[in-house]
Amino acid sequence: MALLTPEDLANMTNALVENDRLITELTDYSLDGLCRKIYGTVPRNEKIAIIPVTAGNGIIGSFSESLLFTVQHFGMDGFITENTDVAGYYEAVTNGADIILMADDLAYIAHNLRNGKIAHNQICTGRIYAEILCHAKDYADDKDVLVIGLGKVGTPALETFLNEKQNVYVFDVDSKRVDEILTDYPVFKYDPAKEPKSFFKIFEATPCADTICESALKENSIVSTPGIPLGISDELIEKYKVRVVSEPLGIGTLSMLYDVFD
Ligand code: NAI
Ligand code: PYL
Ligand code: MG
Repeated sequence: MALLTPEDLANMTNALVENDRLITELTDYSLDGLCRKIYGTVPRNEKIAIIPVTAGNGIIGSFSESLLFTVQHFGMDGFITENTDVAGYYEAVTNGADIILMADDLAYIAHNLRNGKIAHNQICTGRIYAEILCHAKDYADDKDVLVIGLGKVGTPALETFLNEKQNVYVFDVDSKRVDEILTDYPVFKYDPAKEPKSFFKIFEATPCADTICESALKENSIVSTPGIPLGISDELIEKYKVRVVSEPLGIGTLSMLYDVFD
């Protein structure tokens, strides 16, 4: 999995606040209001422990602090354990944690110790970024959506779009992956060379820049993308007045928490 860097997280607090405002403008739901709606859950003063994990490539600078900012920004009770790994887990539980947040290089999870619910960052990230597009009030009647990147985040997003009765067009540089998806899901292959098509709603989840081509854009398109780096150039954003929902960690984290709330 592509790992975050401290540089990716440097502007995370501003990005979370700015994207919450944009999400509210686009959908008439605040980010946590949208999470409440899609999951049907609410926070009930759960104590949330964030456990730094040294496995693999180790601790990422400001990763735990970014999670704590997210938890506290949305009015929840959180703490980062002083210990890491297993000692941190023991510290979390003996200090009354209701929910655990922790990540190694393969999985970032939220685990509710009270109701047993567990959430995975890639699934919850794909879901929330897709739901933002599904709730875009300006394009409620336009069911076409383009999904670029059919991996561990893009596939849950695609499933979300289908559940929300969208017409899903898919693209990935891995043609075998595209064929798998076309076999498994009722979606359309996006092939701009053969059949150019532009979209008001574009989802992107790839580890590459500039994956969104000009021919896919309309004036005032919305791009909802967890992908890092950003998949659309500043030039195209300006030329087509594109609204971009993009943030490195907090949006996906809030989605995970609402997935494990009661
Ligand atoms: P993945 O590796 O499972 O999937 C990425 C997919 O993108 C692959 O199918 C790959 O073939 C495709 N791809 C690569 N380059 C492409 C290109 N130029 N054009 C079209 N498709 C291309 O990765 P995963 O786990 O789905 O993550 C995707 C991105 O989302 C990564 O950058 C990751 O860091 C980021 N991410 C961001 C989060 C956030 O909260 N902002 C949360 C989780 C992941
Ligand atoms: C959850 C992020 C989103 C994109 N890539 C994922 C990533 O970077 N995962 C690794 C997270 C490791 C955290 C480290 C720590 O600081 O506790 N083990
Ligand atoms: Mg995010």
